[in-house]
Order: sequence, then C-alpha cells, then structure tokens
Amino acid sequence: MTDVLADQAEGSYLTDGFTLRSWLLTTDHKRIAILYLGAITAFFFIGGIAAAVMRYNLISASGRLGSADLYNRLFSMHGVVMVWFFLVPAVPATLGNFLAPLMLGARDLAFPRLNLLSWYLFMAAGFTALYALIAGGVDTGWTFYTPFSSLYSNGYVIATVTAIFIAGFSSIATGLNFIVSIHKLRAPGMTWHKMPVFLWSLYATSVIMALATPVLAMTLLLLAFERLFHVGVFDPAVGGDPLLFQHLFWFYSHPAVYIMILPGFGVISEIVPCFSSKELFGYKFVVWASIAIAVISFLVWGHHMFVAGESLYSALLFSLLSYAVAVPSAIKVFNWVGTMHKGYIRFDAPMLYAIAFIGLFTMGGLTGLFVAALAADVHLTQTYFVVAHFHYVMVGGMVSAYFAGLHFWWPKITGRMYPEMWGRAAAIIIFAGFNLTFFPQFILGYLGMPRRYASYPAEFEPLNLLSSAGALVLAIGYLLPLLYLLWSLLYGDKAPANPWSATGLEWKTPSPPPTENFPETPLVTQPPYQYPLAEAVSHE
Ligand code: HEM
Ligand SMILES: [Cu+2]
Repeated sequence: MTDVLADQAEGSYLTDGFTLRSWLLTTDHKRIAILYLGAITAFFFIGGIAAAVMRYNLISASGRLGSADLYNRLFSMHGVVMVWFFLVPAVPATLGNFLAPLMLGARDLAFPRLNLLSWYLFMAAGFTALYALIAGGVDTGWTFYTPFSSLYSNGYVIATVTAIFIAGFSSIATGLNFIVSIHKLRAPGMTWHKMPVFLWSLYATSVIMALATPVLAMTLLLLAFERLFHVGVFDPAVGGDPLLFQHLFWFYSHPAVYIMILPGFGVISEIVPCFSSKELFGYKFVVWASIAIAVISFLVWGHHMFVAGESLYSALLFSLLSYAVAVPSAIKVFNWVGTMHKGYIRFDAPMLYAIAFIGLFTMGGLTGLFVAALAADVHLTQTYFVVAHFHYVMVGGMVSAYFAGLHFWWPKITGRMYPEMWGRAAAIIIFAGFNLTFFPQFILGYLGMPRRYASYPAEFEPLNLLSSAGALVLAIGYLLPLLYLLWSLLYGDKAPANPWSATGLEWKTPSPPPTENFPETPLVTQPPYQYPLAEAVSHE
C-alpha cells in the first residue's frame, strides 16, 4: 500500500517544472517553503559564523581579535541576522508554509501570490541587511537603543533598520495569509477543536505578527527620521525622550519572542503524541495556552526596562504580569510530559530533538522567572545570565523545535528518508554542545560578567574557555544535518506516505505531495492525535 503511494509520487510538486522560472514565479506554497528554506539556511550560517568568531575572541580575557569595535559589529550582526532572518521566519515560513494547507486539507494558502510576494520582500530585506554588513556593519546591537543609535553610532544603522522594516512587511503578509487560510480553508468537518495544535500555534503567532510588527515598523521609521533629520523624537535636548524608543521597541519585541517560540510549541505538540503513541494530553489546555500567551505577551514589555528608569509601581506590575505569562508556558510543558507518561516512546531523531526542546525550554523559562523578579534582575540585567536565558529559550528551544520539525516532515517535503543514525547522533551532539556553551554563561552572569564586552577580567577565563569549546561542538552538531540531509536528497531511501504512522492529514497524501496536495478534498471526522493507546501497542 505504502509502495503504491510512493510510486504515485512520480508526479509531485518537485517534478512539476524544472526551470528556474517555475521556481521563482511559483505560487505553490510547497515550493515557496523550499525557497524560504534555502534563504534561512544561508542566514543561519552567516549568523553562526559571526557567533563562532565572537566565541573565538572570548577565549582570552584580553580578547583575541584586538578590536572592540569589530566585536560590537559582530554581535550586532549576529543578533540582527539570527532574530529577524532566522528565528522569526524559521518555522512559520518554512514548515508553516509547507504544512498549513496540507494540514487544513486545502490546495494552497488563501493568497498564493501574496505568499510569493512575502518571499520577495524577505529576500529584498535579506540583501539590504547583507549590504549593511558588507558596507561596514552596525554596532548598536540588535536592539538599536537610542541615543546611541540615533546620535553617536558610526555604523550602518539606517540600512540595517531598512532591512528589518522590509522584513516586517514580509512577516505581516505571512501572518495575514495564515489567519485567513485557517478561517476559510479548513477541510469539511475540521472544527476549531479538531484542528492540529500546529495550526493553532501558527494562528496565535500570526495574530502577534499582524498586531505587533507594525509597531516595530513605526519605531524603526522614527529612528531613521531621528538619525537623518534630528527631529527630536528621542533626543531630550530637542524635547524628545530616549526611553520612548525602548518602550516602543519592546512593545514589539517581547511579543516577538513568542513569534519565535509559539510555532516551536506547535511542532512539539505534533511530534510528542506521535512518538509516544498516545493522544495529546489536555488538547484544549494546550490550545488555549497558546492564545493566552499571545494575549499576555503584549502586557509584559516593561520587564526589559526595570533599571532604565520606569517607576517602581510600573516595574512591580510588569514583574507580576511576567509571572502570569509563565503559567500558560508551564501548562504546555506539563501536557507534553503528561503525553509521554506511560507512552510507548520511540526515540527517533525528531523525538530526540523534541525531548531536548522540552528540557532546554524549561531551563530557559525557569530562568526567565529569575530575571522577571524585580530584585534579582537588578543584579542580573545586562550580564551573561540574560544571554544564557534567552539562548536556552531561543536556541535550545526554538532551534531544537525547528530541527525536530525538519526531521519529522523531511520525508514528506523531499520524498526521501534521512539516515536515522546520523539524525540521532547529531541530536545528541547538539544537546551536549548547547549545554556546554550556554550553561557556563549562567554562572558567568551570576558572578557579574557583563554582556557585550570584548574583553573581561582574567578570573572569568576558564568558564569562557568552556563556553567556546562548547560552541565548537555545537557548530559540528549543526553542520551534520546540513550534510546528511543534503546527502539524503540523492541517496536516501524513498519515503512512504506515512513513515511515522502519524495521524495528520498531511500524511494522507503521497511523499512528496502532488502539486494540488490531495486527489480529492479530505473529510475530517475525528479529533487529531487518535493514536492507539500505549498499552495496546506495547502488547502487540
Ligand atoms: C518563551 C520565550 C522567550 C523568549 C524567546 C525570550 C527571549 C528573551 C530575550 C531575547 C531577551 C533579551 C533581551 C535583551 O537583549 O535585552 C530576554 C530577556 C528577558 N526575559 Fe525572556 N524570553 C522568553 C521567555 C521569558 C519568560 C517566560 C519570562 C518571564 C516569566 C522572561 C523574562 C525575561 C526578562 C525579565 C528579560 C529581561 C532581563 C534583563 O534584561 O535583565 N522571558 N528574553
Ligand atoms: Cu520580554
């Protein structure tokens, strides 16, 4: 049966036209997903190279590069590229684009041409950012705090914020496309509560994208105006307020950290039930937690400014609200662990990455509570503790989820199986390398090592050396999937329609899917995740 389906894959979306034109002018969501995949992979490695050079510099207390200015430009480029050109688009634009219509049982997204336009916007933004990098880079950090960015920086601030401004439109277009598609294109029978959690998480993400990104666009526009014409938005000498920038920036960027993590939650919610052979525990809680996170994420931005001079009462309020946002995140972790409990667990590579995600995200979330606690943050802010915290969430969390999803759906996307042993080995190497890199940074931060410095007191050298050694292991870990996934395109076994015995609609069509996705519109009669009970499987 599965062989029959694999044979049908002859006429797939991949074989439907081989010219450059058929790719660059495609409106097929699956091909657009591949275009994004190529672009963000390139950015991941550009951002990664900057990180590697930074860790090289920090091996010695005096700084091996010998130039603090170069170091500033490195961490700024690293942050800008990783946040806006990798983390934000990673799951929604690649896996989301590929899977949303398939999971909905639809032929494409609601606006296929808007989808292609958002890829072109993304590429225009990417090239603008690369121009800024080649022209000399930017030294403000990825947060562009005024008055440094508006008055003093000699970096390419305007080019860089223009790049992010354009990327924002790409993000808004993608978000609107998902929202409309999820409202309008669900297969007959797919009620809201029969919808896979991955689609719910894309929905919540899209709402944030559509509502928060315009604030970022406006903020960056104001910054560019201020820098060019000195209009006095942020400069107190002409009646402006430098803190205003931070308020506006974090009003976008805190919700944006959930743009970076919610899609990851969605991926994990698909993988854990499948590889535990159990229904997702507490489906409705998982779903509503996503919505709650999207809403509360708008109310906590002030925790980035505890020491910037906000009133004690507003700081207290933001501290409290930050604790509130931790509740729905914790609910999700409990539900994944609950799903695994007494499950019949298969430790394939996607599941290994998912387990890594749960552990590392939990570390990131719990240490978020430390920095959300007003008194503790006064000590920890602007130290390596914060760096470790957000890397646990965004790299340990989101990048692991991205890899989990990439492996899980790779057979569907390419029609090829990746080599399982290599997949598992890479997952383990990445997990080890990650902890070796970032765990020492919690201690460094606690001991008082500030972030964004090119050199540091000699007593911090051993822990920095550990961290740099870990970065080497991590780099090897991240290079492996690049190699064996590319290898699998040529030599991998042909993938059956449903290699993992998963329940989603996307597995009910051949791998890789035909251009029109399904021969006929599927009918949904059951809730998602109807996996056989663990006992039934283990007694087979
Ligand atoms: C779930 C995904 C999360 C992501 C992606 C994330 C990401 C980040 C990032 C990027 C920063 C650094 C900002 C900077 O450059 O200054 C940061 C700082 C911070 N995060 Fe998170 N975070 C997450 C979860 C949480 C949670 C659950 C809490 C609290 C309950 C939290 C509380 C904080 C606080 C208070 C800071 C500021 C610390 C300081 O500047 O001293 N975060 N986070
Ligand atoms: Cu925040």
